[in-house]
Amino acid sequence: MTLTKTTCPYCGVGCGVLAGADGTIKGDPNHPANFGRLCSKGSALGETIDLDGRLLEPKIEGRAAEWDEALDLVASKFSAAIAEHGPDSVAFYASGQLLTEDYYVANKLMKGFIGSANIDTNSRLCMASSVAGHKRAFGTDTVPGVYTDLEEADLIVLVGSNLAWCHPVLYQRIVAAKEARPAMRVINIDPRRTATSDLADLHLQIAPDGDIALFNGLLTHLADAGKIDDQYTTQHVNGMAEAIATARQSDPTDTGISAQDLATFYDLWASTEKVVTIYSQGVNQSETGTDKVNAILNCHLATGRIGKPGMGPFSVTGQPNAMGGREVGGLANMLANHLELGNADHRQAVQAFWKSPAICTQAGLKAVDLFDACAKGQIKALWVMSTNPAVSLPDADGVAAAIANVPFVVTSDIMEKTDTNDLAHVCLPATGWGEKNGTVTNSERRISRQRAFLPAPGQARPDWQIVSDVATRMGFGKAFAYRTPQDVFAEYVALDAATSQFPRDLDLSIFADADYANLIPTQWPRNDQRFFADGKFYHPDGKAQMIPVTAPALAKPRFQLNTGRNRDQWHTMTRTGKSARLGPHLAEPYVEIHPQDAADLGVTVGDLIRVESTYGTAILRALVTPRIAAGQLFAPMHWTRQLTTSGTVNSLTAPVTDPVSGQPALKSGAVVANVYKAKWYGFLASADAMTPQTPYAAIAKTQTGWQAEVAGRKLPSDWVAEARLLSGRSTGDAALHSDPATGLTRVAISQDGITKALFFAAPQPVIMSRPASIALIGTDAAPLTALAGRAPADQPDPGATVCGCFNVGRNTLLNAASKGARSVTALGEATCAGTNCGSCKPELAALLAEAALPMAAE
Ligand SMILES: Nc1nc2c(c(=O)[nH]1)N[C@H]1C(S)=C(S)[C@@H](COP(=O)(O)OP(=O)(O)OC[C@H]3O[C@@H](n4cnc5c(=O)[nH]c(N)nc54)[C@H](O)[C@@H]3O)O[C@H]1N2
Ligand SMILES: Nc1nc2c(c(=O)[nH]1)N[C@H]1C(S)=C(S)[C@@H](COP(=O)(O)OP(=O)(O)OC[C@H]3O[C@@H](n4cnc5c(=O)[nH]c(N)nc54)[C@H](O)[C@@H]3O)O[C@H]1N2
Ligand code: SF4
Ligand SMILES: [Mo]
Repeated sequence: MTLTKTTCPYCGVGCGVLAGADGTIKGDPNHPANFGRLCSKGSALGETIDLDGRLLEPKIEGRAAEWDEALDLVASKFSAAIAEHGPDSVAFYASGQLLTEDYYVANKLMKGFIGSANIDTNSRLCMASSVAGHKRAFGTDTVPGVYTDLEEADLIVLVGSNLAWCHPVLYQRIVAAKEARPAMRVINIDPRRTATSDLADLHLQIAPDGDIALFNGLLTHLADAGKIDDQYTTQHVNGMAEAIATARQSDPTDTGISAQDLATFYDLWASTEKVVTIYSQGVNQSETGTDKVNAILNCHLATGRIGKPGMGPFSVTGQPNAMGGREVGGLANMLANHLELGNADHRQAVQAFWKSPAICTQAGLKAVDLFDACAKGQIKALWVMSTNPAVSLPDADGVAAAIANVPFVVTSDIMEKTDTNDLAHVCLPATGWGEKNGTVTNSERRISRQRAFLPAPGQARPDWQIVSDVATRMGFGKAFAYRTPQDVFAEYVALDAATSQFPRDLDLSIFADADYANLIPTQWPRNDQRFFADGKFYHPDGKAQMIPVTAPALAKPRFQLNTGRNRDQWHTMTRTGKSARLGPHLAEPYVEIHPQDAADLGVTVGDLIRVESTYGTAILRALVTPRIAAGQLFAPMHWTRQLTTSGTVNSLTAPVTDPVSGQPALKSGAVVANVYKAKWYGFLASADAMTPQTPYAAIAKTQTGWQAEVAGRKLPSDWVAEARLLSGRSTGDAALHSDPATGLTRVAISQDGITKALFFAAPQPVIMSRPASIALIGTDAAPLTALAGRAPADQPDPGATVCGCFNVGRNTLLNAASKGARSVTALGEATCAGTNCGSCKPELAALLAEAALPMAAE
């Protein structure tokens, strides 16, 4: 089997992958991002490349169509809207999951040929505050850090980053570095305790949005402790006195962090030269996100701890090509290639290079405003590419209604059924990971190739080609006559050369003669170059700018909703949701709640909670845990209307944005929470796919088919009929068993002696082993065995999945621990758990700690 060198399509770590058409997936030992490591999601890539659920032909109003018909329709609708209502009446909403080539072409069509800047992307929900903070401080959007800084640092501060789950390979690099150099210190700043906190020497459980007060306090401490680098700041930094004076007005005790912990943090930061501050969505996704970024950058600038080995601020990017999108200028307030939309010389140079009939002259609509304009009827034609805004934007129900209000909506996606596709007039099938060619840039500015190792399925086409095909039909054929992604990349590099008279950080000259086919992962401007080492920044006077930032007054609603990610799922689950290995780690939409709050609400283990806001409602499974602070809730963003009836968390979030960056505050919003008492609760394992339909329902892929967690408000009169309805199985033999003592009802449906569906329902949440029932689907187990809901004696029940890579369950691990495997390493040797990506290691450690205690109820 020949393996193709490519790059993982998930997070911004940008790991090198060796992939084969038979689904073989290995970490690329030579890729400088991961040196052979992969996380659970990367390792499971082979399970997500099948064609199940793929969109394989263009669809118009749900019916299959030829490309020509679909492309003609898209081009004519966009052209007509522009002719009638002007260029600003149309919009693109793109994604950091597009390849650089796709992104470049989409940006060029909108800004240079349609002549509007109405192209924004999901990076607005992700990196916009970092971009804005960088620009204010450095004069450019530059990420100065490189990954080896993490290994060289003596102190790593993680702010609003759950690196263990969201950038697992970087996390593993830190774990390895800390093992090699135990003196290295890690501090984690997060309102909840996460898997990342488990590595930290100190976890600062900060009040939501307390970050500015915290870093202003640090700046004040640095000034008072004589830790300002006077020589560096005099030569290279403006605005310090004002920034410090403003910082002094903040009260760090507003952070909710104890005086002792504050002192430890401040002293350690002040006394450690080599400090890297990693930050992510706990910083960016806030009403004060840009100010938070600058509060962090201020401390690094004041101490000159930037751009040198082992030190600096480090905004780790979320999506595989978040950086590439920023480079090509794919946001509504950027031009192209780090050129300024507001600069007439820049605009003219780009227009001359593109030989384009138009060039946008003012910033376009940012994501939240863009969908607001859709709601108001201002957008007549919308094209959504490689993103799922009906799920991922705040006020997702409002956004879905806004999309439905647009007269003509096009999507390009790889999957057929998504919440956004359900609202589109035309769906265009794109080639996905493994089928397409192009480049991506990771968090450390390293450009790597994605390479195809599979044929394009059905009628699917690469995104750059789809956009070019439409551009051609809109009359711009000459400027979009690309034959290959290499043509696009070459033009992108040439635009950089053609505009080199405008000094800026982006410099692609190293790629001028690149061998695209064999391109090795390379950083711009050069490998291992750290920006700002020489104290040169990109404001007109060459200096950096410290920004005075004021801590906001903190809201104190009864409940504040925090949102984010799970270890084994990717965003709206269109791909990771296909992997049975990734499903079981956390198989339903849940909400973390503090034990005291749970007690106040009368919530016990397994209960459902109804969360409400001004914008909507969600029903989520209670996960009672002291990891979350009292008064706060945390729910993952992943579940959609395809997989749940009421688990879409952005139904709750508010479209409130940071005034500088336009990034929505997805991490904190006032909500009301109450226990949701259903009349009955159920669990269903089935051989076939199901549709969520009860008031609470969450479906997930399993090793033997599908599972559903359900709950209803009306007792069914006939449980067999209910089981048939939920499983979609109207035929086959049904066996029913009801236990009046416990109220537990069990139904088994079999076909020709093979178990096809197992259903368990009870007046209270059903406590039973899910894996055991799932394992019985597709077997010829006697109905009575199947109905027992327990694994047969010869097949021990593995318990809930802990290690996603090797599918090792909790019971298997506890069993190994009882037989003497008492360390994470020993557990790994006994069961393989944790030996691939290692992101379950914190859970293994927790399980070992817990194994010494009496076992919990489940
Ligand atoms: N498994 C997995 N990995 C992913 C993704 C995925 O979907 N799944 N998505 C990728 C993408 S696009 C992104 S952007 C990244 C995101 O990566 P992260 O930003 O690390 O992930 P999140 O879970 O969104 O949020 C991080 C933490 O911010 C904390 N937080 C909330 N409010 C505050 C606050 O006010 N202050 C501070 N200091 N912290 C706060 C939350 O409690 C949470 O633990 O992950 C990438 N990697
Ligand atoms: N509450 C809350 N909401 C959030 C966040 C949060 O922390 N909390 N985080 C935000 C952040 S940081 C992000 S990045 C967004 C992510 O949110 P989205 O971008 O909406 O989520 P994805 O599921 O990644 O959507 C990608 C879509 O592209 C499709 N796709 C995959 N590959 C290709 C391809 O090659 N071509 C095309 N055309 N399509 C493809 C997938 O099937 C999927 O439908 O969510 C944001 N929303
Ligand atoms: S850390 Fe995991 S998800 Fe991120 S690029 Fe590497 S393998 Fe992919
Ligand atoms: Mo993101």
